[in-house]
Parts: sequence; structure tokens; C-alpha cells
Amino acid sequence: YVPDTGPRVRVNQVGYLPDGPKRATLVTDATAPLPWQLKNSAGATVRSGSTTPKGVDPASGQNTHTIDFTGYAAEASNLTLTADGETSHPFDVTKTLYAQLRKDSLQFFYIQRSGIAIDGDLVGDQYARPAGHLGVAPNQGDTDVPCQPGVCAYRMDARGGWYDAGDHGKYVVNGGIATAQLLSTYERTKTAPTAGFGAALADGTLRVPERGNQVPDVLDEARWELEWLMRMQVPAGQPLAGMAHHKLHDQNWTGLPLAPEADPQPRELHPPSTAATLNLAAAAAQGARLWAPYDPAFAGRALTAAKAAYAAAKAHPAVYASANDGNGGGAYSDNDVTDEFYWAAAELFLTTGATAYQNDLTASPHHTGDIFTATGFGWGSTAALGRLDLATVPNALPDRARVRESVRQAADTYLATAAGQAYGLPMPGEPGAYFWGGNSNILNNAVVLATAYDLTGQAKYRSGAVEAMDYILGRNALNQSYVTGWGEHASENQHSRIFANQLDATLPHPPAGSIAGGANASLDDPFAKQLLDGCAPMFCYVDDINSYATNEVAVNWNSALAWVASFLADQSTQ
Ligand code: 9MR
Repeated sequence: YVPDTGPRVRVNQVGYLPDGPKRATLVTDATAPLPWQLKNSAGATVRSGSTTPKGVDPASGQNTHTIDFTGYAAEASNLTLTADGETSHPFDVTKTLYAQLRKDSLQFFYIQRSGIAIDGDLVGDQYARPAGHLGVAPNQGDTDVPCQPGVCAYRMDARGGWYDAGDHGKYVVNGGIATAQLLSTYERTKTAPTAGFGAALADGTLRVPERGNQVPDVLDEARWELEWLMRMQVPAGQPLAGMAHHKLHDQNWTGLPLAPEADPQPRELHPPSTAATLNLAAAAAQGARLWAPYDPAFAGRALTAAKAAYAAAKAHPAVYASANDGNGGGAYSDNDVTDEFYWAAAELFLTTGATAYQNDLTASPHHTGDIFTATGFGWGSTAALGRLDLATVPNALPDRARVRESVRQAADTYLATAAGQAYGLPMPGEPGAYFWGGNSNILNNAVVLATAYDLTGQAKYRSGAVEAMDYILGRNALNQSYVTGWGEHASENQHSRIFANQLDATLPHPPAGSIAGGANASLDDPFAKQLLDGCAPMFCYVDDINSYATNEVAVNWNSALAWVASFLADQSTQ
């Protein structure tokens, strides 16, 4: 199988910021520098130069050169780059490049909502659908859900939340990080010099049913999941009270396509876990401080839930979800919850200032450890979420200067990695760095770079974040934009029971702003395995609905995209 990768000049197919870095990658056999031309929409050369040979790239196996046209700063649309007889996909240079991507990536969450009808007047008729999983036949959930046999004797109302990905499951651990990243997208507006005081995230900026309620819409969206996370908490008086059930999903896997409201499978609560409990604690604690000015009663309820969850986790510190519990839904197992403990203690400390949480977080090995790993944070490694917030959210931590410095140091490491990459992304080139959902890890490394920029104002960190997005939007070996609706050649057949246009033309593609999981050298699904066996890491991706391990949508991946898109949108309004 040889994918059609289009022109050998690889660009961010959406474009570049006037005052940002502008780099492209040429795939060529040539070893000596080659001339390049930047052309305007009329075909006239507006800039030229010569390429810098970069050698053979381990991630793609390609011989590449770098084209650097950073010096071109004028706004223009439909520019192209030509080199070695090849002309790139067209792109723009504009200040407003990322404003709509911020909206699109955040809008994804409303369309993923469970337990509420999706309103076509808000998001287009192709995405309108009845409420899913409200106990209306053939649905068998989620208003009165039993546990798996032997797990508990009670039933719970666990309606609402977001479907996590292309399945109809709802999982606390990826829901927790996704909620936190939406909350942090908002919270950044309080501390980041470039965030424009949050006007771009204010009430009325998203197409959600809560618009007009005087609350920033991104907080409304985060609350939708937060309310569900709280419903997953084991009721008082029951064994493990205060813990959170790890997940809720169908008894057996269903086929594609399948509308949420048409899912006939029995739904089941799976056992509580310490990891889920700490995700609830962290996300609810953060939500409490951000919601306090808007709805003190809700904020109080969230903080109570967070404290109870944290106490329950301390009382049951090693209740792990089973790696084998993967029928009908993903396992999301994680046998190291020290990072979740650190994250939860950090959020509770930031919200309450209480010494007990401060003591716990400073005693954690993650407080001083090197937690910004090469392959980035994600649902199973969450310490960075705590450290980033301790660095940015005002607090009285005695070693706060060191905490902030640790973010800058991590960003320097990511910049060094990116400098070695043919495609400029902050991710190492070896196969082990290309794994399931890895696009979100690349973006999460961009979150660290962007935060270093917010903390220091040093342009190199901002540039690093921009170049990570260049990779996501097409500057890569496959010449593939991984975000639906964004770029000339963009993913549109992501694995989803709802957005299954590839299987049924009456169904929509994923909405604009949906990110695919990305290249995964482990080829963890049969379709990718038979098609792509032997692929160089960056080629281990296919835009086909059958490849759930390279091409699914997921809330915890879109939340990383939304954070970075929002950061970049703020840069482009400078
Ligand atoms: O995002 C998850 C990834 O990190 C894991 O490697 C993978 C296998 O356990 O599961 C991914 O999550 C999937 C979940 O298990 C089921 N719903 C879809 C999720 C995204 O593919």
C-alpha cells in the first residue's frame, strides 16, 4: 500500500501567522541545497531562497530539506511554495488563522454530548439527533444503571456527560483530563498576558444551549461533563463511598454505524478505581474555583465532591481498573496513580489553599521529579496537569519559582527535540513515540511550550507551539491535516458510530475541528495492521473509519487541540 501523499513540499495547509515561524519540509533525493520560491495567488514570486538539507528523518525514512520563509510577514491568501519542481498545497498568512479553529475544536464537545438532544439550529441539521441514553427504548441506560454482576448492589443515575470517542462509552479517566483541559483553556485567560481577558471565550462564543446564561460557554461545556463525573461517585452509605466508578458502557461492543439513541445494549457501571476517583477530585476542584463567581452553589457542590473523592482515594489508594476489562468498552487501566494523586492534591490546594493538600503535593515524588517526559502527558500520566497549574495559577507555594522554572526547562527540551525533527514537531523520531492517540501528546507538549511562553514571554517557545500545530495541519510525511475541515487534505473518516459517512452517505463526517488520533507505529487495529504493516512511524496512519487505533476521535484528544488552538488564536489577534 502506497498512500498518495501529494506534493513533496509539505506545509501547514491552513497557514502561518504573520509574525510567527514559517517553515516547510521538502521531500527529495537531492543532498545539496535547492532553490525555493514563495508565490502569491497570481503565481508571482514574492520571496525566494534556498533549502537547508536535513538528511534522512528516522520518523519517516525520508530524505528532507527545510524551507524557512519566516522573513515573509505580509498577510495573503492562497500562497504556495515551489521547490524541486513541486508545488505545495495552498495556504494563507493571516493574523486570524486560529480564531475559528478555537471555536470548532471546542464545539466538538457539544456534539459528543450524551443525554441531551443535539440541536440542529445550533450546529447544523446534519448533526441534530435525539438524546442518547436517557432510558428511552431501545436504550437501556443511563438513568438507572446497574453495576456489572458482583460489583455493587445499587443502581445509579449516570445520565449526561460526553461520549468519549467513536463508541458510546463514558469513561472517567479520559473525561477528567478532557474537562481539565477545557477548564484550563478558560483559566489561562486569567493569567496569560496574551489571552485578551477571555473575551474570545465569553458567553455567546460557542453554539451551546447554555449560551446567553452570562457564563463563559467553555465553562458551560466543561460543566456538562463535570456533572456526569460527579454522578459517577459511589453514594454515601455504600462500600467505597466517595470513590468514582471507572466507567460506564455497553455490555458488548456494537457495530458501526449506530446512533446513540438506537443503542440497545445493556449498560453497566464498572468497578470504582483510585485513578477515576482522583480524576474526579482534580477536575471538580478546578471547576469549583472557576465556577465560584458564576454559580456558588454548583461550585460548592463540586468542591464537596472533590474533597470526598480525594479522601476516598487516600483511604483506597491502590484500587486499579483491570487491563482485561475491555469488552464493550476500553479498559483505560493504569497501575500507577501517584501522578493522579499529585494532580488532585495540586488542584485542591490551588482551590482551597489548605495546608493538608500542600503537604501532600510537596511530598509527592512528582513535585520535583522530571514529569515532562519526551512523549508528553495524557490520560494515564497526569502529573504535568498539576505542575502546569501550580506554575500558572496564583498560589503561595514556597518553591513556586522552581515550579515555574521546571516548565521552562521542559520547554527547552521539547525545542531541542523539535529542532532535530524533519517536520519540526516536539516528539522524538523513534517508533515508540508514535502510539495510539499520539497527536494529543504532541499537542500536550505544545501546551508546555505555550505555557513557557506565557510564563516568560520568550518568542522561541511560542514558535515551538506554532510548529507543533504545523505538523498537525499538514507539515508531515503523509501531507495530512489531522483536523476535519482544516486544510486541503484533511482527515474526515475518523472511527465514530455517529459520524460514519464512509459507511452511510446519509450520515455526516465528523464536524470541523475534530482531530484524529494520528500515526501509531504499534498498528493496534486489524485494519491498519493488514494495510500498513512495516510502515515508518509517521506513515502509520490511514483516514479510514475501520482504523480505530490511528483514526478515532476522542474528547481527551480534542481538548488538547482546543487548548493549543485557543493559545494560538490569542497570538493571532496581536
Ligand atoms: O486513548 C486510549 C489509548 O491511550 C489506549 O492505548 C487505547 C487502548 O487501550 O485506548 C484508547 O482509548 C479508547 C478507549 O479504550 C475506547 N474508546 C475509544 C478510545 C480512543 O481510541
